[in-house]
Amino acid sequence: MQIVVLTGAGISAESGLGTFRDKGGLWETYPLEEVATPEGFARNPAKVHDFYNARRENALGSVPNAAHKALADLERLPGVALTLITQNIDNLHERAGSQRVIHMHGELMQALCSSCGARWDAPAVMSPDAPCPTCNRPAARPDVVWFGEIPYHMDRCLAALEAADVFAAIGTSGEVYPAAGFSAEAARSGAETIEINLEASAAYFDSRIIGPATETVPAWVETFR
Ligand code: BJW
Repeated sequence: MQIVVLTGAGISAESGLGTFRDKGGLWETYPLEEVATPEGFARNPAKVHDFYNARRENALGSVPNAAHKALADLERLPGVALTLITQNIDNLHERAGSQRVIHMHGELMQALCSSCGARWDAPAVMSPDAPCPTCNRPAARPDVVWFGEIPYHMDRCLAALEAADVFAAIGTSGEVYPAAGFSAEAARSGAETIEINLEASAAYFDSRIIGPATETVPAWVETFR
C-alpha cells in the first residue's frame, strides 16, 4: 500500500516547537514578511538570523514525540511503502528513526550560500558576516524555503501523490501552497484522504481524526498493523 503523509508544525507542537498560525503562534510575534521572505532577509539579515538561531536552539533542546515515533514505525511496517513529506524544518522525524524524509521547506540545520549555492551543516548560531566555506562571500542564509521561493523536491512529492492509495495530512493548517493542494492532488489520483489535526482545516478530506498528534497518530498507525 502506497501511503503519503504530509506533516506540519502541529506534529512538533507537543515537542515544544511553536506553530505559526495558532493563537500565540510564531507569526504573532514575528511578522512573516520580515522573517520568512527573501525581501525581509535582504532588508535585515541579522533579524532573520536571530529568528532562526532561536528556533535552532529550541529544536536542539527538543525531543521527538509519540507521533514522530509512530511514523517511523509506519515506515518499517511490511506491505507499506511510505513517503513522508514534511513542511517542518526541524529534524524530529529523523531523530525518531524515519529514514526517508522529504523536507519540502528545507532544513534548519543546513546553511545555504545565497551567492554560490553551496550547502553545509549550519552552526548553532549563524550571522550575516560569516563567510561561505566555498566562495568566502558573507552570504550565508538558513537553507529554508521562504514565501515566493520554490519548495524543494516537488517532482518527488507529485510523483508520490500520483501513486498514493492513502494520503494523510498531519498537524498542518493547509494555508500554505503548494502543500495545501496535496490532498486535492492525491484525491484526483484516487487516494483516500484523511486529515489528522487538533482542529479541522477548511480543506476537503474523506475523513478526519481530531485530537493531539501524540494520541491520534499512534492510533492511526496501529490500523495498518
Ligand atoms: C496540532 C497540534 C497538535 C497544533 N496535534 N495538530 C495566493 C493563493 C495561492 C498561493 C499563493 C497566493 N499568494 C501567494 C501564494 C504562494 C505562497 C502561499 O501559499 N501563500 C499563502 C499564505 C496564500 N506560497 C509560497 O510562496 C511557496 N512557494 C510557491 O508557491 O512557489 C511557487 C511554486 C510552487 C510549486 C512549484 C513551482 C512553483 C513557498 C512557501 C514557503 C513557506 N515557508 C514557511 C517558512 C519557512 C520555514 C520555517 O521558517 O519554518 O514554512 S511559512 C510556514 O508555513 C512554514 C510552514 O512549513 C508553513 C506551513 O505551516 P503549517 O505547518 O501548516 O503550520 P500552521 O501553524 O499554519 O498550522 C499548524 C496546525 O497544527 C494547525 O492546523 C493546528 O490545528 C495544528 N496543531 N497543535 C495536532 N498538538
